Amino acid sequence: MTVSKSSSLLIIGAGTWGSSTALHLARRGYTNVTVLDPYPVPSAISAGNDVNKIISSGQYSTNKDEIEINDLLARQAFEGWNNDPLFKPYYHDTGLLMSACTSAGLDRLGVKVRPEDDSNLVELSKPEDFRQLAPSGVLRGDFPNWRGYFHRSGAGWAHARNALVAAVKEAQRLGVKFVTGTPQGKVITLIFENNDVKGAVTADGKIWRAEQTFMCAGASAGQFLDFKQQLRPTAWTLVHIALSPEERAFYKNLPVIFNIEKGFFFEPDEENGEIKICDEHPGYTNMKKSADGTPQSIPFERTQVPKESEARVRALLSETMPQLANRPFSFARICWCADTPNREFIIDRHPHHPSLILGCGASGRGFKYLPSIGGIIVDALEGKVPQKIHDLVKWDPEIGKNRNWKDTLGRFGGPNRVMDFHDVKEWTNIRPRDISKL
Ligand code: FAD
Ligand code: FSA
Repeated sequence: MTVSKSSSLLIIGAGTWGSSTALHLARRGYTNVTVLDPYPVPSAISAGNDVNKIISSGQYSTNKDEIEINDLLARQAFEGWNNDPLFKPYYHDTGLLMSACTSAGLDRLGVKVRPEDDSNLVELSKPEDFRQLAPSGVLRGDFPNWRGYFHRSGAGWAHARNALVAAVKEAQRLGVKFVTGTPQGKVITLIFENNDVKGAVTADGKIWRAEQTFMCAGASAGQFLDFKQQLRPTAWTLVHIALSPEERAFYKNLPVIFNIEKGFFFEPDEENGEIKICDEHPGYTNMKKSADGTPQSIPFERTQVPKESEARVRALLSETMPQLANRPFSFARICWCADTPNREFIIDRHPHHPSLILGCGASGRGFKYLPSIGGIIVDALEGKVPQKIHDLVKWDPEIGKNRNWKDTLGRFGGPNRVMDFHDVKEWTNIRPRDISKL
């Protein structure tokens, strides 16, 4: 496969991984790169279009080789958050609490924090230990049965949307062309030709022929290609609570507080003074039968959350910051990601469509790699992904065989099972906000 710096390259999706890919291509000197997306950046349906995301080196595996590779990927990401002038302004090293309440949750937590090899961790076991994480006194709850580990530094949050937009602006400055909005940026099909992919067609009928095409459409990727059950679009839920200008100072500098059985929250964002809260659970699918009878989860947009999710958020608040537990929400949305069967990524040249590069399967943990993941995706283009990384992130239909669509993938919270939106009876009714406009 000969690729030159002037080859025509097409990226489908200007979300987290598509933007990172565009940036890395431009930084490596590729001069003919176009990105398509049905929304202006930041896309209203990008999982990365959010006020904040956790940045940590959390582990999901117990296998030594997989841990080593994931540590390497995390180090590459932190190199960007700590040292790349483009991303540094958006990272806040506030510290991160990882906690749980049940013995099953605590076992899982052990995997996620690996206390035995981290001297930066403080073990917390009493309600007072948790309350002291906020010297201003806003963590007033009883923290019933909470136990956990506080990472003092080397973990925190990033202003996700602003970092994403910064990456896109820099890619544009370096010459990448973004075609966004519907119909002109909305891909309706890939161009399949001679067992290969030769670009894409957009909803306005335009044919975008390309020598190499990158699939970075996140939870929507399965609409364009048969992923052999390697992707399961799964949604999570987030809400905001608006604080008064006087209150904001008290919540500022809160570390990220994460209970893997209940949910997590951050300090308020500086622009709007809102606190974002996510209730934790194994996710929601939207299962339908596809034409050939195989089950498929199909993403859809909604700027509301199920009422049961609201109840979980309020329960989390009543244990941690009870003074906020009854506040109205100022924003809510569901947010889609694509889970692989092992939560490892899919970054590979497609074995049967040699001009298609896959950069997907972010598995509900892929924002933190914004500064670096595009580098691996471009390595896949250039055929130089290190073997050990390749073995972990390769296209592998074997792992999708007989997929258990209800697998929680080690997640807890809510009913401790994967839910489906068909069973949701009641939703919140909060004024929607257009998050595709900055
Ligand atoms: P996206 O960012 O969703 O990008 C996909 C893009 O494809 C979008 O821009 C979309 O508009 C575009 N697209 C869709 N259809 C088309 C089409 N027809 N044509 C062209 N383009 C199209 N990760 C963390 O690291 N830390 C966290 O704290 C964290 N919290 C999360 C909280 C929630 C509620 C959720 C849902 C996810 C969270 N994640 C977190 C995961 C992280 O956000 C995702 O893994 C990551 O953003 C996925 O990036 P992506 O580029 O694959 O997908
Ligand atoms: O440390 C992290 O990568 C947190 S990802 C946040 C989250 O909401 C998960 O807790 C959830 O299980 C899902 O993966 C979506 O992202």
